Amino acid sequence: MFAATVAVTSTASAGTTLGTSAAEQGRYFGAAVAANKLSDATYVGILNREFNMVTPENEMKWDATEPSQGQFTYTNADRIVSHAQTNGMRVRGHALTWHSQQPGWAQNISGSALRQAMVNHITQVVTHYRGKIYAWDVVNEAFADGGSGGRRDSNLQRTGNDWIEVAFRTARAADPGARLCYNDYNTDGQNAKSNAVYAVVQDFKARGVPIDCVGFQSHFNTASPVPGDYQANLQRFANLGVDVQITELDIEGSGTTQADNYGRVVRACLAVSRCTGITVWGIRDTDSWRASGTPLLFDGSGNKKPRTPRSSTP
Ligand code: G2I
Repeated sequence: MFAATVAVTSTASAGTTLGTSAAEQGRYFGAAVAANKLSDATYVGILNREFNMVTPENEMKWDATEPSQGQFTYTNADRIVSHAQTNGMRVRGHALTWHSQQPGWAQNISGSALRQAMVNHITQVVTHYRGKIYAWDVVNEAFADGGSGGRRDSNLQRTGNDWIEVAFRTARAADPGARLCYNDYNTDGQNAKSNAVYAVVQDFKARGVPIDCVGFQSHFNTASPVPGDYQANLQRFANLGVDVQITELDIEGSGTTQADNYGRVVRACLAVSRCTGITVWGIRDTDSWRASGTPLLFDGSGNKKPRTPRSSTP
């Protein structure tokens, strides 16, 4: 599908995989990877052939990396990082702080104890992977859905409104070479939630709080379609001086409609010079968190779905 879109703008494109087509455009094409699937030959075959960026789907989350306070376990995340390095892929780290998938001990503390635990968690994990991560999702999903434009209520939010800023400063100190991203969903178009994220990025840039990129998860289906102003929204963030990345793309559906929607997303990214790459949230439909919606680029047997016919992408 990437190749189909590239053909619209460059008839000379020679890319034959998602990754090589993206690389020709100075971008990457990534996939969320699960450590327990690295023994599946079909899965690994597609991964190694098509992708040049990986995001551990769950293995770098707080519950996975620090199941007991102060006891860090990196075995599964390390397997993914080492697979990526061996095969010439880069890694997006996901996610240092999130209201979800916290270990039980973190859910049971609050106030300054939780704040200190968060800082220690970020420092330890980012230090462990220093020099190996292209970009970190430092803070994930910190804003409320709906029209409030406010922060999501969470134990982290209740430690003080400055928790996001502290998280970014802590990550920067631990690995000055990693790009630091804010990542969220339902921020793909212009709305109250994305406006709130926009205001924070603008404020961070004005005050010198380190932030390098904004991730747009882009989980789409009929209830949450690709927004008409998707490209414009990416562009307004890029204009603030951050990279933008499509971080968890999946689009429920099938056939030409699904292919067209993927094409729209790819074209939007290609049209924004600071859109540095696209990551799909899984490889085969059967690997997806929304498997019944068949939202990915490869079917359950590992076959690449047909690209958009040239005639439908004038
Ligand atoms: O929910 C979709 C994504 C939304 N944005 C942040 C992402 O991190 C999130 O990913 C999903 C994973 O794809 C799922 O695989 O996050 C879920 C957790 O909120 C992941 O599901 C969990 C299951 O809930 C657990 O029961 C399971 O143990 O995956 C775990 C590991 O397989």
